[in-house]
Amino acid sequence: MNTASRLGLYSAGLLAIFGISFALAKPLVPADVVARWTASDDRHTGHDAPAPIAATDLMGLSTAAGGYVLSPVSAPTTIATAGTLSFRIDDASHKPLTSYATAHDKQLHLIVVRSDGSGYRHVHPRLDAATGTWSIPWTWPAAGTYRVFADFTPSSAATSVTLSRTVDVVGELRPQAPAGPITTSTVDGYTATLSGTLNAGTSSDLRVTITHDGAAVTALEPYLGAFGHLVALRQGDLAYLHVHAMGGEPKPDDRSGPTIDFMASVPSVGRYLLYLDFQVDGAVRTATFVLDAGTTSTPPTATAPDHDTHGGH
Ligand SMILES: [Cu+2]
Repeated sequence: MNTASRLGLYSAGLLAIFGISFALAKPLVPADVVARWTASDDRHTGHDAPAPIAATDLMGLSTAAGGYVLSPVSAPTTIATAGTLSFRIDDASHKPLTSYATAHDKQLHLIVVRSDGSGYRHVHPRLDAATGTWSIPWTWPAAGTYRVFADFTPSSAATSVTLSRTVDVVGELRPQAPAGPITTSTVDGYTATLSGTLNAGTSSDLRVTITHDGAAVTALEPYLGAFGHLVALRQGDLAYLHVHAMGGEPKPDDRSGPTIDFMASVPSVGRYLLYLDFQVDGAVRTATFVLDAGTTSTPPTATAPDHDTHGGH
């Protein structure tokens, strides 16, 4: 797919997201601001364009949106206890939602992460179509407050919905919030290196390169309809951001690597936690990154010429 049509698809996706977000944001955002977001059509080329992505501030931060409600989450309450995590989605008529559309190969994507960004898991629970209950075997590895995100598309809706809830797990808490940006992540001998910068209010190109023992990995396998699945969360509130993999959907036998390209949009300056699921030899692994988003005028990595004048020389 050429760049123009990729961007076209991306724009369509953004507009769909805005469709939901406007409904949520209306009471909070002045109408003229909404109009400016809607009118903005130069977000991919104009570096000084207004921040249309601000509307996604609210993604995944609510138990209810668009008439859909995430039920309380049932799960073990203590660490190292094997059990089941389960929940339900209710629709606008207060009945369990039992009919879902497939998106990225699954009817529902469950993301679970602790409040400090640790313990990330992206899994796919099983639906009991008779009751609308989703469930998956579950054990908590560490104590703390976790956010549980359900990302799904009702069969009667055109766009996905992301709802979340917090779950408390009893035990001694040892916070592990990252102290700085992290652009290299090694798991099972696979090293993922992230390049690119995040800028608030514009779409940012990100590239991940995968190596194994120093050699480029060229046998990346499709996973969830792409060669990599990237989730970005804003540190502090864990707002859930859409990240789009570049390129069309691969066929099952297609292979790729060592690079995976993404387009990410963040609504504000600050620190973001990124989680990349990728598949090699049938095994899915998760690489974790931390990036600080600046603005296009003051990139977070820039060093000011007068850097030392603040040191009291
Ligand atoms: Cu998923």
